[in-house]
Amino acid sequence: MNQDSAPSAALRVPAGAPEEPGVLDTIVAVGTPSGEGAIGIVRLSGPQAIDISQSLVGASPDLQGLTPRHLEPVRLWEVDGHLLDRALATLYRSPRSYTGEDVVEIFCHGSPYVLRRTMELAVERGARLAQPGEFTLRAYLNGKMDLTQAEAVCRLIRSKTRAAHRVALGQMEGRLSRQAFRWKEGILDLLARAEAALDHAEEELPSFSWLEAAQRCRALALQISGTLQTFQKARRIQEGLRVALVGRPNVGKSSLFNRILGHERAIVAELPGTTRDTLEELMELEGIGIVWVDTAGIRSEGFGPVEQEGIERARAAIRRSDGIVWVLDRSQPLQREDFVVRDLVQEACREEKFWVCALNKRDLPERLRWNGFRPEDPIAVSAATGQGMLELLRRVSGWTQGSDREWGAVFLTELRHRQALERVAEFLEQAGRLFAPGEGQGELAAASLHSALRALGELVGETDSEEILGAVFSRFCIGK
Ligand SMILES: Nc1nc2c(ncn2[C@@H]2O[C@H](COP(=O)(O)OP(=O)(O)OP(=O)(O)O)[C@@H](O)[C@H]2O)c(=O)[nH]1
Ligand SMILES: [Mg+2]
Repeated sequence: MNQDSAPSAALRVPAGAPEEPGVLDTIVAVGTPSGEGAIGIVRLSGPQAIDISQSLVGASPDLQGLTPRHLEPVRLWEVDGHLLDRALATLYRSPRSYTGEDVVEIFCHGSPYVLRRTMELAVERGARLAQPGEFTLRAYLNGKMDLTQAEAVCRLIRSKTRAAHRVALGQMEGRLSRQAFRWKEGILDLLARAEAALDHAEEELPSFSWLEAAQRCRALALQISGTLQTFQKARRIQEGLRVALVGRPNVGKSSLFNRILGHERAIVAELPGTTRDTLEELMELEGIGIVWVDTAGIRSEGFGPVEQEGIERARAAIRRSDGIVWVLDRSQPLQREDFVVRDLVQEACREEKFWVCALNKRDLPERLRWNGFRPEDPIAVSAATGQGMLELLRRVSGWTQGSDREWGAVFLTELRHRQALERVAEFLEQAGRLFAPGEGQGELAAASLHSALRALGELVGETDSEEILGAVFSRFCIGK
């Protein structure tokens, strides 16, 4: 809605919305992916959503008279009276809609032209193109969801695997919000009792003990620290675990990579040093996303600058990976370079990294000699015939496997969550130290609890910081 032409006094201000002019606009966007499709949905939200839609469909049907949440056949008309499309429309009345405002969804044929024209016509009649995430921003401002739930909507849309979906859905259903609420209750209760004790310092309230208060602060801080640990795991679940295939040149890393993915993604050649750049591809394995990384063969001499760069990238890929498949050629005796790789893998795997050794080319006669060194439980495979591949994948998935139950726990999916909760935990620990008997710092401890509550409020979005909201909603796609 254009502010100049709108008598704003006549418009309904959504409950809880800041009194910025922009929030009174009626916004429009295509809610389906760009390109051709069977259906394309144009969404309007705001005080003029129904009136603007009426002007698109002509006099009939009378949209104001429609039953909300029912599909109604409509025709969309061009300015010159030509038919643009036959479509279906649904209207949702405030506050019973996604955004909490009046919303109209028009289901057109999924033609890029029809969708563009419908949007243009809506804009000509007073709508404004929506910003990324603006529908969800309005839902948040209208109290339909808190900030962690709004973030989860974005994660859900992006989820590519069962685990990522489970985590996002749980958060959208309010799992983290409910946990935050319980922490808040705990802190509030403690604060109320501490403040009562401070107000009646002379009377020695029997129900309150400073020692117990200190212990409860620490217990809460400990619980929050436990939840803080979930951030890394959530990252792995959402982005996929990185598993790098590493080894000396020509052992068959790219061949294994292709065999795992089921298509010829990487170039394979007899020439050592074929792979230069690292290649990555996401694949779902037992519900978890795995980003397989093919790397350049590692050798110690006799290579040019491009291969050198490839080797550097391979080393970086090893450092960044969560797991490693170390590939050896079973049809050849061990070579000096295999030991170079072994040292790299062993060094990298000191930090909680998973690794497995794959002995490739098992279709050829075995000529591998261990020379006193033998990795644990190697798996003989053949990229050429596919033998042993299932076992290799089983080994990797056995390590990555989480269960549906595990994914149903509370996770911190955003860096923002972690930062807010780190502060909550710090303030609680501070309060715990100050509450300790003999400290006589009850007032300061109570102040720390107030700070903890504020940080917790930020987590669920009890904030009017434009910086935080901007950062959260700019990551959305347009139309959501
Ligand atoms: N017989 C047989 N040959 C294989 C197998 N796996 C790979 N090869 C062959 O080994 C050669 C090297 O394979 P690549 O997959 O390019 O090896 P790489 O480890 O990626 O090599 P670089 O990229 O140079 O580090 C090619 O000629 C492949 O056809 C296998 O399981 N059996
Ligand atoms: Mg290769």
